[in-house]
Amino acid sequence: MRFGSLYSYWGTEWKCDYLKTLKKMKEAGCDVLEMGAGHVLEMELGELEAIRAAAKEYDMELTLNIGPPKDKDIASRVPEIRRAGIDYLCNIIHRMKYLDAKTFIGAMYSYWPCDFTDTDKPGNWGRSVESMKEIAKVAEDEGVTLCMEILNRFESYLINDCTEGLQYLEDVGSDSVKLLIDTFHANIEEDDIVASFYQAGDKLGHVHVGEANRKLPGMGRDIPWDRIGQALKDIHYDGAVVMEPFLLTGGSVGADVKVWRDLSNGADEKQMDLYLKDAVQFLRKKFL
Ligand SMILES: [Mn+2]
Repeated sequence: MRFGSLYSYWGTEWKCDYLKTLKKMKEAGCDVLEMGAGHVLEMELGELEAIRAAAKEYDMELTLNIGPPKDKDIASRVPEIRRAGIDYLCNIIHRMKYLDAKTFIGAMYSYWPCDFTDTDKPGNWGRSVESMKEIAKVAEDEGVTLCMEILNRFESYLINDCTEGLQYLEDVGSDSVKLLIDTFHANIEEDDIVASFYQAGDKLGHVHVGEANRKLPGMGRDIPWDRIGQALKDIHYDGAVVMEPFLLTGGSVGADVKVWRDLSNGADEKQMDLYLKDAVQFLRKKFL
């Protein structure tokens, strides 16, 4: 297992100086940096190659995280929007080779943040599955694994628990499509967070970790870290374990993730660095 964090940890906007962030994550003890997948389409190939070179120098893995915009929803009942979504995701997949990235994760079966204006679950599910079949073929060709993130009911209506996630995988029917369990979402939706890891088994392709309030692992008391670590060992999980800490209020991140108070205890950048370092050590101790 390799450990890391989402790029947005220090900021409140969905943007990033990736070279600087790679260095800071390495210094904190991370071996994975999760990037914003949309950024990959906005950067020149030279920029992508510079990030790949820096990651290689630091011996770090890059993973990509997406919450597609509503006008690129592959489940939409509007054919043009579905097509735009399929093309958008496939373009990202084609660019991943410039980063040596193999794992693409998120709510790519729908869009995020969801506004719940169209919750025709059977209809949108079927359209999403048909679109994903096409995207999965491209992922297979490029050697990329797509991990469907199971989201809680306040953020999506399509895949809310592991049972639904497994059904979606079965309907798509591609080995390149797997699941992502996030402890924050699972804590809201599952009867038993630990059991959901066993249920996913070899279909688990990525893990997000955070406390029930999205603080860094180790800052809270309710997530059963020891038993999650044992479950990951028992199912022979050897992928990335990525933190998605959201401690800071303000900006687009605060608004999208709904952080309406400071959860950092007034931390400055140096203190934020220390929190991250402690959390990586905590995860290694619990999971390895
Ligand atoms: Mn997540």
